[in-house]
Amino acid sequence: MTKKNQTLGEFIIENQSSFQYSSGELSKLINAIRLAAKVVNHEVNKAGLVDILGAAGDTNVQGEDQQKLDVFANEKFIKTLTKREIVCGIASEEEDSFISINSSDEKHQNKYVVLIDPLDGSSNVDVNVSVGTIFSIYRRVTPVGTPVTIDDFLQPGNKQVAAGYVVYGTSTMLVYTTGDGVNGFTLNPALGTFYLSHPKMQFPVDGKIYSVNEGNYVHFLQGVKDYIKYCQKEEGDRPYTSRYIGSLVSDFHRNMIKGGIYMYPKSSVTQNGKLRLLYECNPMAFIAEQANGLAVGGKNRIMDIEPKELHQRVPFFCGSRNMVEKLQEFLNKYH
Ligand code: AHM
Ligand code: MG
Repeated sequence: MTKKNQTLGEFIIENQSSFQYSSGELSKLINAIRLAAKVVNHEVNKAGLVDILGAAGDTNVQGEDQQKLDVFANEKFIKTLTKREIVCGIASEEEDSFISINSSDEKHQNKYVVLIDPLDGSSNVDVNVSVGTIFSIYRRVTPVGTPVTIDDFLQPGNKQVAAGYVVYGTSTMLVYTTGDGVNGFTLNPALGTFYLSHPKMQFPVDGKIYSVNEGNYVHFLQGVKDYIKYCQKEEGDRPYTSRYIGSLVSDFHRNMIKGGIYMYPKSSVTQNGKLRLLYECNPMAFIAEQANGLAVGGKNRIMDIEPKELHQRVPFFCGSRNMVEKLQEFLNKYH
């Protein structure tokens, strides 16, 4: 049951039993992410004070080195999840390889792995534009109690048990799914509490916004070029509006609320696009599908791709159902 004004803490407890594998472990995990998100949020909000407090690379008054925010976010999430001993492994966009976590309590044998993009779109921080954290949670496939292996991380997106993002925007929101719809929680900064503000989020079936880095237009495949021209054509409810923040979480969040499509295609210069399958595309695809949207890499569903490596990149198209299907019609003409 979703009640408006419920806190995220209350919501997690109340909905724990509806989760099919419920043992409380996943709830603890979401709670840990909630905690780390608040700490990162606090730091992101101070970013504008950089001239006063010192830039990354400087030393602060306590003699501590100032960190870049993406490094800070990476450490915060990893430390929070590691110290609480609620996961057996973590993979991060900021790390070359995965991290195996051995629990000190032998009776407590964790079964989840987390994949995370701690601060996506971090180049936007310097100019006061929204950034986000993206996370994805799987059950391990190797035996509980043994060190995790690469196989625990290289699972297709359709095996995710939960995924979500935090958007550090005009307000900070945590949006997540455990496979039973998508719910959004807004942080009240005065109290440090997330409240359920967007219950059961849904992509409108149709939309009027397209989001793509059009500066790369000349390098796109013909199907994508034709779809962009279709969006711009004066006919029916078109031309559509072009909106591109360059911060996946923010572009996705807006499109889910207003109706739209996000595209990061492959091109003649980036053979597989830019976005990472495991840290960015799969979690966003899970949220999109749970919100009645679609996420594809072309003809194929993103969540059915068998990952081959941790930092694999794939083309990514995601958003309102009718818009993604229309795009696919154009792609199918050529490829
Ligand atoms: P990052 O993980 O290095 O931050 O890159 C991912 C970001 C996305 O948030 C965003 O949608 C995309 O890169 C923008 O890329 P571009 O500047 O090429 O349009
Ligand atoms: Mg990223």
